[in-house]
Amino acid sequence: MDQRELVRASRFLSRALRHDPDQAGIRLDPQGWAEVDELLAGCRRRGMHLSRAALQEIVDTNDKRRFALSPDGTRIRARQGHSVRVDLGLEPCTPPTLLYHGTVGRFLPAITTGGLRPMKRHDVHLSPDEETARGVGARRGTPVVLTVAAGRMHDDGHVFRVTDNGVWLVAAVPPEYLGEPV
Ligand code: HQG
Repeated sequence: MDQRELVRASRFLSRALRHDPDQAGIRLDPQGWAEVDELLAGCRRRGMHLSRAALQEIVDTNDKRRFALSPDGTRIRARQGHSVRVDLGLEPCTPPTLLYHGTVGRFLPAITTGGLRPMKRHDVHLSPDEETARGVGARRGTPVVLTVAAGRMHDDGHVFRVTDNGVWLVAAVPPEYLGEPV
Protein backbone atom coordinates (compact mmCIF):
# COMPACT_ATOMS: atom_id res chain seq x y z
CA MET A 1 0.00 0.00 0.00
CA ASP A 2 1.26 3.48 -0.65
CA GLN A 3 1.43 6.04 2.13
CA ARG A 4 -1.81 7.78 1.18
CA GLU A 5 -3.78 4.56 1.17
CA LEU A 6 -2.27 3.58 4.52
CA VAL A 7 -3.32 6.86 6.10
CA ARG A 8 -6.82 6.59 4.62
CA ALA A 9 -7.22 3.03 5.87
CA SER A 10 -5.83 3.95 9.29
CA ARG A 11 -8.39 6.79 9.60
CA PHE A 12 -11.17 4.40 8.62
CA LEU A 13 -10.02 1.92 11.26
CA SER A 14 -9.75 4.62 13.95
CA ARG A 15 -13.31 5.65 13.26
CA ALA A 16 -14.61 2.06 13.24
CA LEU A 17 -12.72 0.90 16.33
CA ARG A 18 -13.04 4.05 18.47
CA HIS A 19 -16.11 5.98 17.48
CA ASP A 20 -18.55 4.39 15.06
CA PRO A 21 -18.45 0.58 14.82
CA ASP A 22 -22.04 0.51 13.49
CA GLN A 23 -21.13 2.57 10.48
CA ALA A 24 -18.42 0.01 9.61
CA GLY A 25 -20.85 -2.87 10.22
CA ILE A 26 -18.85 -4.31 13.13
CA ARG A 27 -19.45 -4.96 16.83
CA LEU A 28 -17.00 -4.25 19.65
CA ASP A 29 -16.94 -6.46 22.72
CA PRO A 30 -16.88 -4.75 26.16
CA GLN A 31 -13.06 -4.54 25.98
CA GLY A 32 -13.17 -2.90 22.56
CA TRP A 33 -12.16 -5.92 20.46
CA ALA A 34 -13.58 -6.55 16.98
CA GLU A 35 -13.29 -9.75 14.94
CA VAL A 36 -10.74 -9.19 12.18
CA ASP A 37 -12.85 -11.11 9.61
CA GLU A 38 -15.90 -9.04 10.47
CA LEU A 39 -13.87 -5.84 10.24
CA LEU A 40 -12.41 -6.72 6.83
CA ALA A 41 -15.89 -7.63 5.54
CA GLY A 42 -17.25 -4.35 6.95
CA CYS A 43 -14.43 -2.45 5.23
CA ARG A 44 -15.24 -4.11 1.90
CA ARG A 45 -18.91 -3.18 2.19
CA ARG A 46 -17.85 0.44 2.65
CA GLY A 47 -15.57 0.33 -0.42
CA MET A 48 -12.37 0.04 1.65
CA HIS A 49 -10.68 -3.07 0.25
CA LEU A 50 -8.17 -4.16 2.84
CA SER A 51 -6.36 -7.50 2.81
CA ARG A 52 -5.27 -9.28 5.99
CA ALA A 53 -1.65 -8.46 5.04
CA ALA A 54 -2.48 -4.77 4.59
CA LEU A 55 -4.18 -4.73 7.99
CA GLN A 56 -1.06 -6.27 9.52
CA GLU A 57 1.06 -3.60 7.81
CA ILE A 58 -1.10 -0.84 9.31
CA VAL A 59 -0.88 -2.36 12.79
CA ASP A 60 2.92 -2.72 12.47
CA THR A 61 3.76 0.63 10.89
CA ASN A 62 1.17 2.99 12.38
CA ASP A 63 3.00 6.07 13.63
CA LYS A 64 1.34 6.01 17.04
CA ARG A 65 0.82 2.24 17.32
CA ARG A 66 -2.91 2.99 17.49
CA PHE A 67 -4.08 -0.61 16.98
CA ALA A 68 -3.36 -3.94 18.68
CA LEU A 69 -4.05 -7.46 17.39
CA SER A 70 -4.88 -10.25 19.82
CA PRO A 71 -2.07 -12.82 20.23
CA ASP A 72 -3.86 -15.28 17.88
CA GLY A 73 -4.45 -12.51 15.31
CA THR A 74 -8.21 -13.00 15.11
CA ARG A 75 -9.21 -9.81 16.93
CA ILE A 76 -8.16 -6.15 16.79
CA ARG A 77 -8.80 -3.06 18.91
CA ALA A 78 -7.70 0.56 19.25
CA ARG A 79 -5.24 1.04 22.11
CA GLN A 80 -6.92 4.29 23.26
CA GLY A 81 -8.91 7.30 22.09
CA HIS A 82 -12.42 5.81 22.19
CA SER A 83 -15.61 7.78 22.37
CA VAL A 84 -17.73 4.59 22.59
CA ARG A 85 -17.72 3.11 26.07
CA VAL A 86 -15.13 0.33 26.38
CA ASP A 87 -13.12 -1.08 29.26
CA LEU A 88 -9.51 -1.30 28.14
CA GLY A 89 -8.61 -3.24 31.28
CA LEU A 90 -5.72 -0.93 32.15
CA GLU A 91 -4.59 -1.02 35.77
CA PRO A 92 -4.23 2.22 37.74
CA CYS A 93 -0.57 3.18 38.07
CA THR A 94 1.75 5.88 39.40
CA PRO A 95 2.51 8.66 36.92
CA PRO A 96 5.77 10.62 36.70
CA THR A 97 5.88 13.94 38.59
CA LEU A 98 5.05 15.90 35.46
CA LEU A 99 3.02 15.07 32.38
CA TYR A 100 2.23 17.32 29.42
CA HIS A 101 -0.88 18.29 27.47
CA GLY A 102 -0.73 19.80 24.00
CA THR A 103 -3.52 22.16 23.02
CA VAL A 104 -4.02 25.52 21.29
CA GLY A 105 -4.37 29.08 22.60
CA ARG A 106 -8.07 29.43 21.80
CA PHE A 107 -8.95 26.72 24.36
CA LEU A 108 -6.84 28.23 27.16
CA PRO A 109 -9.50 30.48 28.73
CA ALA A 110 -11.89 27.52 29.13
CA ILE A 111 -9.08 25.21 30.31
CA THR A 112 -7.81 27.75 32.86
CA THR A 113 -11.31 28.03 34.33
CA GLY A 114 -12.60 24.47 34.03
CA GLY A 115 -9.40 22.42 33.85
CA LEU A 116 -8.79 19.74 31.23
CA ARG A 117 -11.94 17.79 30.36
CA PRO A 118 -12.16 14.62 28.26
CA MET A 119 -14.50 16.35 25.78
CA LYS A 120 -15.71 13.62 23.38
CA ARG A 121 -13.29 10.94 24.57
CA HIS A 122 -13.37 8.84 27.75
CA ASP A 123 -10.33 10.42 29.30
CA VAL A 124 -7.99 13.36 29.10
CA HIS A 125 -4.90 12.28 27.13
CA LEU A 126 -1.52 13.32 28.52
CA SER A 127 1.95 12.88 27.02
CA PRO A 128 5.10 11.81 28.86
CA ASP A 129 7.23 14.50 27.20
CA GLU A 130 6.90 18.04 25.94
CA GLU A 131 7.75 17.20 22.33
CA THR A 132 4.98 14.62 22.00
CA ALA A 133 2.50 17.05 23.55
CA ARG A 134 3.59 19.74 21.09
CA GLY A 135 2.77 17.36 18.24
CA VAL A 136 -0.69 16.68 19.72
CA GLY A 137 -1.42 20.42 20.00
CA ALA A 138 -0.08 21.09 16.49
CA ARG A 139 -3.01 19.07 15.03
CA ARG A 140 -5.18 22.12 15.72
CA GLY A 141 -2.88 25.12 15.16
CA THR A 142 0.09 26.71 16.88
CA PRO A 143 0.64 24.36 19.80
CA VAL A 144 0.60 25.40 23.44
CA VAL A 145 1.92 22.89 25.98
CA LEU A 146 0.63 22.77 29.55
CA THR A 147 2.41 20.95 32.33
CA VAL A 148 0.27 18.78 34.59
CA ALA A 149 1.37 18.13 38.19
CA ALA A 150 0.58 14.44 37.80
CA GLY A 151 2.53 13.32 40.87
CA ARG A 152 0.60 15.72 43.08
CA MET A 153 -2.70 14.69 41.47
CA HIS A 154 -1.88 11.05 42.15
CA ASP A 155 -1.02 11.85 45.78
CA ASP A 156 -4.41 13.56 46.02
CA GLY A 157 -6.20 10.41 44.82
CA HIS A 158 -6.66 10.97 41.09
CA VAL A 159 -6.43 7.71 39.15
CA PHE A 160 -3.98 7.45 36.25
CA ARG A 161 -3.61 4.73 33.66
CA VAL A 162 -1.08 4.34 30.88
CA THR A 163 -1.67 2.60 27.55
CA ASP A 164 1.01 0.26 26.24
CA ASN A 165 1.97 2.90 23.67
CA GLY A 166 2.70 5.44 26.40
CA VAL A 167 -0.39 7.67 26.45
CA TRP A 168 -1.42 8.64 30.01
CA LEU A 169 -5.14 8.74 30.75
CA VAL A 170 -6.99 10.49 33.57
CA ALA A 171 -10.67 11.41 33.97
CA ALA A 172 -10.02 15.16 34.24
CA VAL A 173 -7.36 17.65 35.37
CA PRO A 174 -8.66 20.37 37.75
CA PRO A 175 -7.11 23.78 37.02
CA GLU A 176 -5.02 23.86 40.21
CA TYR A 177 -2.76 21.13 38.80
CA LEU A 178 -1.98 22.99 35.56
CA GLY A 179 1.24 24.94 35.12
CA GLU A 180 1.85 27.99 32.96
CA PRO A 181 1.98 27.23 29.21
CA VAL A 182 5.50 26.30 28.07
C1 HQG B 1 -9.30 20.54 24.60
C2 HQG B 1 -4.61 12.04 19.12
C3 HQG B 1 -12.05 23.57 26.14
C4 HQG B 1 -8.01 19.75 24.58
C5 HQG B 1 -3.54 12.83 19.82
C6 HQG B 1 -8.01 19.26 23.14
C7 HQG B 1 -3.71 12.43 21.27
C8 HQG B 1 -10.69 21.74 26.26
C9 HQG B 1 -9.49 19.11 22.81
C10 HQG B 1 -5.17 12.03 21.35
C11 HQG B 1 -10.96 21.60 27.63
C12 HQG B 1 -9.95 17.66 22.83
C13 HQG B 1 -5.97 13.00 22.18
C14 HQG B 1 -11.84 22.54 28.23
C15 HQG B 1 -9.62 20.03 27.07
N1 HQG B 1 -12.36 23.50 27.45
N2 HQG B 1 -11.23 22.72 25.51
N3 HQG B 1 -12.16 22.50 29.53
N4 HQG B 1 -10.30 20.54 28.09
N5 HQG B 1 -9.84 20.76 25.95
O1 HQG B 1 -8.70 15.15 20.27
O2 HQG B 1 -5.68 15.60 23.75
O3 HQG B 1 -4.35 10.60 16.42
O4 HQG B 1 -10.22 14.73 22.26
O5 HQG B 1 -6.89 20.56 24.88
O6 HQG B 1 -2.26 12.57 19.34
O7 HQG B 1 -6.10 16.73 21.49
O8 HQG B 1 -6.37 10.14 17.77
O9 HQG B 1 -7.86 15.31 22.66
O10 HQG B 1 -7.44 20.21 22.28
O11 HQG B 1 -2.89 11.40 21.69
O12 HQG B 1 -4.42 8.58 17.88
O13 HQG B 1 -10.20 19.80 23.82
O14 HQG B 1 -5.67 12.05 20.02
O15 HQG B 1 -4.23 10.74 18.86
O16 HQG B 1 -9.41 17.02 21.70
O17 HQG B 1 -5.85 14.31 21.62
P1 HQG B 1 -9.10 15.47 21.66
P2 HQG B 1 -6.30 15.58 22.41
P3 HQG B 1 -4.89 9.97 17.64
